[in-house]
Order: sequence, then structure tokens, then C-alpha cells
Amino acid sequence: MKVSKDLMPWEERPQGCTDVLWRYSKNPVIGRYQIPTSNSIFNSAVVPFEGGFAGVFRCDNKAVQMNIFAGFSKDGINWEINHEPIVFKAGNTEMIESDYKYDPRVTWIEDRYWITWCNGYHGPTIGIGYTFDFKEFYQCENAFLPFNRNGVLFPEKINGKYAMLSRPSDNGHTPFGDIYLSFSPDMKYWGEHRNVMKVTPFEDSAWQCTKIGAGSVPFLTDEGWLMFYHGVINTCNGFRYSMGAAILDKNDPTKVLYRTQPYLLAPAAPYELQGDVPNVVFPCAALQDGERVAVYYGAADTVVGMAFGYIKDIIEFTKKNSIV
Ligand code: BMA
Repeated sequence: MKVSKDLMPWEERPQGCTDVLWRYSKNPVIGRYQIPTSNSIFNSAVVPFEGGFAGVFRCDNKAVQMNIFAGFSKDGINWEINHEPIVFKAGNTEMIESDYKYDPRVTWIEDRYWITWCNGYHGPTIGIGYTFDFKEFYQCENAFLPFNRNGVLFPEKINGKYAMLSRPSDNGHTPFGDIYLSFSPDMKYWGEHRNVMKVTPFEDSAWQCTKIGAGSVPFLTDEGWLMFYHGVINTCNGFRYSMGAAILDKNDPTKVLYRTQPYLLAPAAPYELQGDVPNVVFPCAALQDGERVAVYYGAADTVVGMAFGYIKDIIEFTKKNSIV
């Protein structure tokens, strides 16, 4: 989401570094044991809120149960996370059960913050909720049938309808996955499901050849919607999750204009290579001030890291190295 220039969390590109995205030198910004009950805190989403920041954090507890927690920060880097999970009241439907909640995304649309997450309802699907103040939360109808993951809302209506990216999946560690876009007139009924992006052929861009999923909430640039997504390769040691960028058409975001053939960030730092699930970089949020971007990503399913870049450089790189 857009942030004023003076609030933007930022660290300049290190001397001698030529990467388009670079890691924050003090990563990870959130440690695995940051709240008393947590086993791990990762794949979490942040937004500007009341002159600072708020967020929804995935904290798995020491029984390794997945749930989402609200948190707050003055600078976007140092976070206080509530010790109790979010409790939802009924939103646009009766209260629906939720066996677990994980991988939240948050965006402001019109008058409130909307939250999407992977909701356990006879298997994973996409849960939707909203809040005005990060104190009271309301849960709405699930967007899709199980099984689905990585539901990411656009921050404004597209041609008069809410729009959400998602990735139909299976009930396990899905060995496939493409990104779809669905529309809703009311945040309750979803349809007009369209394919947006597929995995790439192994020989063209292997890091994204097994499955891909929307990451951060897309934001508008001069070239279209810029979105960070994750791409996965199945290696002899299991899945490896990296991050790429895609630019979608402003008026018809089912059209991918550009998409990175090389990744922008892949597991390489110690906290990305080691943890509960080694080799995972998983973007869930991006703050931007019109010129610069700060990406929040889960690292090795254990901690939260940040990476920075200039929007102009990312767009240039994505156009120049596009696989579309
Ligand atoms: C996915 C989800 C993510 C996780 C990823 C890598 O299926 O469970 O939360 O980061 O796997 O383990």
C-alpha cells in the first residue's frame, strides 16, 4: 500500500550491490519467538495505519497450530504483535468454522481494511474478513470452494467489481498451481474465474516451473499493476520458493504484460536457507511511496524479512527480462 515518503521504511542499496531487490541488513525483522506462544512467525502482511503501521501476522504456536494475530509498529520495522489471535465476529454471513488460518494479506478498499487468508474449512480455502481499527474484526463468507490458497485482493474495484487473485490447489503440499482472477459484486459471491498466469516450462525459467501464487497486493504504476509473486521448483530436496514480479494490465488485470524470467529474490541468506522449511522466500506485502518499495516476506517458514528496491528499476528489469 502507499505510504508517505517520511514514513517509508527504507535502507539504501549496499555499496557494490547491483541487485534490483536487496535484503534489509538487520533481517529478520520478526523473530520466531517474538510472542510467548509462537513457534514461528512468517508469511505476514502490513499496511499503513493511523500514522504508523498495522499488520496481520501468521504465528504458528508451539502445538504448531496456525492462526493470525494483529500487530502494530511506528516504523514498519519494529513490531509489537498481540499475544492473542484475532477473534472474528460474524460479517456478511453467519459465523463459519475455521480449523486454522494462515498466510494473511491485507489491503484498504474504499472504507476499510480487508483481510484474506488461507482458511481451514474442510481443507484450505480463502477466508475473507474486514476491520476498521484492527481491534474488531468481522469474518465474511469464504470466497471459494476448497481447495484454494494465496487469495490476494486488488486494492480497488476493477470495472465495478471486487477482484481477487487465487491459486486453486489440493489438500496437501500441492505439486501444481496457476494464478486465477475472480470477481465479486459484493465480497460474498465470486465468479467469472479467469486464468492469469501459468507455471513456466522447466527449460525456460525453472524457479517457477512447479507452482506460482500471488504474493503482495498489486499496486498501480505507470506500466500497470505491479505484483510480487512466489514461484516454486520441486528439487531433489523438496520445494524451493523464490520471488518474482509481474505487471498486469491496468484495465484488464487478467492480461500479464511482463513477468520476470529470472527471480528477483531467492533463498540465499542463512535465515532463508535454515528454518522449519528450508529454502522459502514468500512475499505477502509491499509498502511503496511512489518511488521505492519495501517487500515483507516469510523466510524458511520461520521468520519475517524485508527487501527494498526502486519501482523504476523493478519495472525496467521486469520489462527487459520478461518471459511473457
Ligand atoms: C505453502 C504454505 C505456505 C508455506 C509454503 C512453504 O503450502 O503452507 O504457508 O510458506 O507452503 O512451506
